[in-house]
Parts: sequence; structure tokens; C-alpha cells
Amino acid sequence: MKLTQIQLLQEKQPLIHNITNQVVMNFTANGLYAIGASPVMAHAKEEVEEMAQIADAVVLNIGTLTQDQVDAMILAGKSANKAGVPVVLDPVGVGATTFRTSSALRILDEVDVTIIRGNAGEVANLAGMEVKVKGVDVTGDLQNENLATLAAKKFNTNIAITGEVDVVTNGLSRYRITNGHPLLTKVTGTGCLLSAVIGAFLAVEKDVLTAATTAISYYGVAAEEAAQQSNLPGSFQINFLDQLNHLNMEAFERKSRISMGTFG
Ligand code: ATP
Ligand code: TZP
Ligand code: MG
Ligand code: MG
Repeated sequence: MKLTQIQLLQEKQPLIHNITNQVVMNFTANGLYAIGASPVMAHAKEEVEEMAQIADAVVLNIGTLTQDQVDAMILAGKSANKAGVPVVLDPVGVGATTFRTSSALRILDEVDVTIIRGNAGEVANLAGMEVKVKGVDVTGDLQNENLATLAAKKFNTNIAITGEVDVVTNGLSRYRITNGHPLLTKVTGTGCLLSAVIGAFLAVEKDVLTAATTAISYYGVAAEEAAQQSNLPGSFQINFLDQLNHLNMEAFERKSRISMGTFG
């Protein structure tokens, strides 16, 4: 099952349309190439509807948002919705400023988002809990599971909260993924790239929870393997891209840690 999705991805080379932040564009494009997908960054209001329509997934990331870009994200998201293309939202920094929070909420109001992927602080703020994005610790595992369920129900969508432990839920079923490596926190854009990688998996797997959990686990095992070859951020980043491209499938099957539970 897991193998099939990755093989499919490499065969199909889905087009992933990213409207993303200025920090991570190059890393995101390289990471998508590494897993076999075909990235395109297109931000202009004049072209996003057309691009979203021909894409296999659309990724909206508000990391360095401007009002124009938010408008473009809504145009792209609506166009994707019309064409049946999955949409990922990465609400970078929601809660840090009013503009980020209100823009993310506007996107969620106007676009049918397939999955939101963020850290615990971002998802908490999105769900209306006033939590400092950097600072207040909301990362107890149980809290994240409850928070993800609450947000999934509130926005009637799928949620992935990532951190040391990752949680994916649609509000009813939930999965925990315990792959990953602390070096991922020392390279900028690893969350943003993960959101795009989830988009790529959604392009080849219709079951959103299966696509997201496999993507997150694959990503985490690639990081674990890369960390065996390098223990400093610069070389880790390079080895991580190589592992995303060339992860040994036997190692993935053996090291993948996904557990399932249901909420009462
Ligand atoms: P933040 O701004 O909080 O770092 P982010 O958007 O960068 O958020 P992360 O939660 O860091 O997103 O997730 C990116 C990747 O890093 C995920 O694969 C996640 O599992 C992994 N990760 C994050 N923290 C750790 C950790 N302490 N140990 C292992 N893996 C981690
Ligand atoms: N500033 C605005 S967007 C961005 C920074 C540093 C990148 C955030 O990337 P990630 O994946 O959330 O760490
Ligand atoms: Mg991070
Ligand atoms: Mg992030």
C-alpha cells in the first residue's frame, strides 16, 4: 500500500501548484522533485485559476503573505475546488499577527480546503484558542490529538498537526506518526515542504488520511536516514533531499511508525 503510493507518485509525476512563501520556494521545488512530483510556483492573480485547474494538487502557504497573494490564493483555491483538485493549507504564523489569522480564516471560509497542515500553535490559533505561536507550550501529545479533533470538527476538514509527534485526523479517526528527527527543526521550510509533499501524495491517493499519514511517515523516515549520515543542519538538508529521492523501501516499511485510534 505505502509502496504503491510512492511508486505511483514517481510514475505519475503530479503537477503541484504552490502559492508559497519567499523563504522556502527553492527548497520546496527541490523537495517535490526529489519525491518524483513536478512543482510549479505561480502567484499572479492573472494566472492562478488556470494553473490550479491543470494541477494535481494546490498548496496555499501564507508564510510571507500580502493582500494580493491572499486574493490569488482564494482564486486558485476556488478554481481547484471546481476542478476537483485537492487543496492543502499551511497557515504559517497564524496567531502571530491579526493579518495572518484573518487571512487564513478568510481562505477557509471561501475555499474548500482538503487538509490543513500546521504546528500546534498555528492550529490552536486558527481554532480560536489564544495561544502564543512561539512560547506557550501546547505540544503535549494528548493535547495535540484533542486540538486536532476540535479543529477538524470546527472547519469540517482534515487536520495534520506536526511536531515531535504528528497527528492526523478528520475529527473521527485519528493517526499518530512518530517518525522524524530533531534536525528537521534546524532547517527552514521543512514544515512548508511537508505540506507540499502531502499535496503530492493527495494527487495519487484519494483517501486523505492515508495520503497524509503516508506522506508524513515517509518524510520522517527520510529524515531519520539522513540524520544517520550527517549531524549538522547544512549537510543534513542535502542528505534529506537525497533520502526523499532515494529512500530505501525496505527501510521505510521497517521504520514507518503510524498508529491508529478512534475518538469516543
Ligand atoms: P514549527 O514552526 O513549529 O517548526 P513547522 O511548520 O516547521 O512548524 P514542524 O512541526 O516542524 O512544522 O514539522 C516539520 C517536520 O519536522 C515534520 O515531519 C515533523 O514530524 C518534524 N519534527 C518537528 N519537530 C520534531 C522533533 N522535535 N523531533 C522529530 N521530528 C520533528
Ligand atoms: N518566515 C516566514 S515564512 C518562513 C519564515 C522563516 C518559513 C517557515 O517555514 P517552516 O516550514 O514553517 O519552518
Ligand atoms: Mg519546523
Ligand atoms: Mg510552518
